[in-house]
Amino acid sequence: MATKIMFINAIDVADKIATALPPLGLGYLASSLRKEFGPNCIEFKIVDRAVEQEIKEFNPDIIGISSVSQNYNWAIEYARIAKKYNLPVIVGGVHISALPSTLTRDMDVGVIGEGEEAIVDLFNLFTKEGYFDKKELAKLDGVVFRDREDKIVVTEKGKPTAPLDSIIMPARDLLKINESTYMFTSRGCPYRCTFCSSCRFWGKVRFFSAEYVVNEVKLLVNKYKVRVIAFADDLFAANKARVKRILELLKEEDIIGKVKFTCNVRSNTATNELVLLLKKMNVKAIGMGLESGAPNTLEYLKGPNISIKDHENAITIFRKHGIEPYSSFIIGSPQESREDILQTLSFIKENQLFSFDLYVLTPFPGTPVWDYAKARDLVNEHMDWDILNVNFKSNSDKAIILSEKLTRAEIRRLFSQFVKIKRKMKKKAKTKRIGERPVQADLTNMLHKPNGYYSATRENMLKYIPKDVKTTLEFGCGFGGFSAMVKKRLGAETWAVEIDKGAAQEAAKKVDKVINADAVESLKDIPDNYFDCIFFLDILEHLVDPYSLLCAVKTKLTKQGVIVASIPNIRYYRTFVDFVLHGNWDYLDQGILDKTHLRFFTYKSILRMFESLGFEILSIEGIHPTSSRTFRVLNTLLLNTFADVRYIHFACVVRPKS
Ligand code: B12
Ligand code: SF4
Repeated sequence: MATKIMFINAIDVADKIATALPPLGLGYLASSLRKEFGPNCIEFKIVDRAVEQEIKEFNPDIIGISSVSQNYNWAIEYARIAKKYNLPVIVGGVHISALPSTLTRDMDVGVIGEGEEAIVDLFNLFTKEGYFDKKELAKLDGVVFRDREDKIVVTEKGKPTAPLDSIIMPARDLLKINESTYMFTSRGCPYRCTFCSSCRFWGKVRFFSAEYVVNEVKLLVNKYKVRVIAFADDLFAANKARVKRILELLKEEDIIGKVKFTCNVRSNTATNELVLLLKKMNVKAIGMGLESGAPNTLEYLKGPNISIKDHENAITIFRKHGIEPYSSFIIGSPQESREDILQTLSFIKENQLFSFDLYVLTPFPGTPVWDYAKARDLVNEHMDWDILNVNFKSNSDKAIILSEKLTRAEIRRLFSQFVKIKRKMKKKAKTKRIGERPVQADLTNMLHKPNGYYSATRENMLKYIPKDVKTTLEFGCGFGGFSAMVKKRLGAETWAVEIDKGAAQEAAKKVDKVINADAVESLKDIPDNYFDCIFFLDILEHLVDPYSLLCAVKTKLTKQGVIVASIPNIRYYRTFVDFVLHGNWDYLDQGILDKTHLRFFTYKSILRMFESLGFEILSIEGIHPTSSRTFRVLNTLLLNTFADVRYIHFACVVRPKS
């Protein structure tokens, strides 16, 4: 019978980004175990919530917990729950690696550093004895446990795995992989910024070979239909020759253009040559930890070999080549003055970053900043780990203030000045983008698109397409699922327009003709008087000017040709209640308040739009009604005057008036 391992990712499940990205570290552990013991010897389950319930249902033999410092309270709690069921507990990740002494009595063993080899050793040990024999544990490298006298024992740190290609790609079949995801092409960083725990965790810098990297990209694109890949390495471009080779292989494998990339770069390494390579790879955005616009603070945080000039040059070069530069900044270093912080603010205002994140200096275990805080009794090994939460907005009362020059209140006030600038930048970037590329969603939004966003087939819209259509045209076809269905079920010749190159290539496998361009550009390549039906399925709301496009496509229709559209309803019950009763207008990754919507429609405004453009409305009906009983009761009491509020979308069929 297979042994059952349950891995627990100790994260804040309310954090959208943390849950949108799969825990690759645990995926690497699973693939390492599979390589050693075969595919069927172990049954895995990876969870991040409802832990007790999951334990009862899965009935595991071993528990493994992964945690960063700010989530360590959860790791402690999960270990306690596991011990209620007498389960052996292994803990790993950056926190226990930096502070092995925080191993609790509910945790049998902690793994220090990389886990691929350690988990195999521990599994072997456990299956041999049925428990973790302390004498045997003492023989392993890089583990922490309590001996019989309850004393913490830390064994010698193991050597970092080398070459990295010997590591098997993470077991993504156990994880949820979205169309935007991340992967690693290296481990470690050659620099030693004072606040950074990552470079200290990984030790020596090591690279996966270009061949390994491109194979993983290929797997993500072909098997998991991934569209955006973030290289989450600390410094993806640390080895230029390898970047060149990756580019060559991506070209050979015909992957360029099918997937967008983002990566991290240190500003002093951003040369024209490197940026051109990244651009050719289809890198659309880059992250830089610029950290400060004040020379003294910059030197304290990142050392002497980087300057504000490097930052400015890097931003200019990336902008010049059309790659969006993002950055993070840190305020609140011990000797940083109010003027220094304002200098960073001016730096942000004067340079053309696309966006930035701001943090208040946090002492991560294992870093010089931790040692500084410890020497001042601001942290210790028994502290409440929630305090290390780096989200200053929600943690400003508890966050550790390391500044010797500014009070908590002053830092709070300065922080809010950055927040205002960030909001303005966001607004500006959006307006500019609207002018530049009308229908393209921005990369940061794409990074959070849920699975299936580009591959939805919308079968429920098929009934609105006239049965006798011979030629159809779809705007914004994504992967082409709907047009492919029309072709299969109604036998029509299908054309489609899709702005995204990768999606267009995928659609071209199923649709007769796909034009890879934005809607307006595509018109010149589309024949007049040719289509019996043109459809816009949840597309018009993404356009700056849906009116002109609707007018322009009239000439593309045959005499009896119709337009079929599905359009989200901004007055939909849940959106309406949230807005009117709770005052919320929160943009989301999908749905009616999708961040990439530029226009909002109601039943009446849809009618007005088509009528004012000279269309005859053949039918309009609500689809996707709410199932809320409260709504039904209210609407009945209000004599059905809120009928339109019931629907998420309206499906319309219209035809130009003769
Ligand atoms: C990708 C990433 C993210 C992703 C996480 C995606 C995900 N679902 O896992 C996102 C963007 C969500 C994220 C958010 C945050 N991150 Co982050 N993140 C990283 C990054 C760049 C890589 C992490 C990673 O996947 N590594 C690759 C895998 C292979 O490594 P690993 O997970 O550590 O696992 C290995 C070992 O640790 C060990 N191991 C891990 N778990 C276990 C369990 C067992 C049982 C065993 C045996 C072994 C084991 O074996 C694994 C294989 O070798 C690191 C920096 C870095 N380069 O490592 C920072 C890093 C981990 N993040 C950090 C921080 C601070 C955060 C945030 C708190 C910051 C924020 N801005 O909000 C949040 C918290 C999120 C959370 N986990 O709750 C810090 C942590 C510092 C600390 N001491 O706590 C790091 C180290 C960066 C830094 N500033 O130095 N992060
Ligand atoms: S460059 Fe980035 S990864 Fe490297 S030490 Fe500095 S902060 Fe850490």
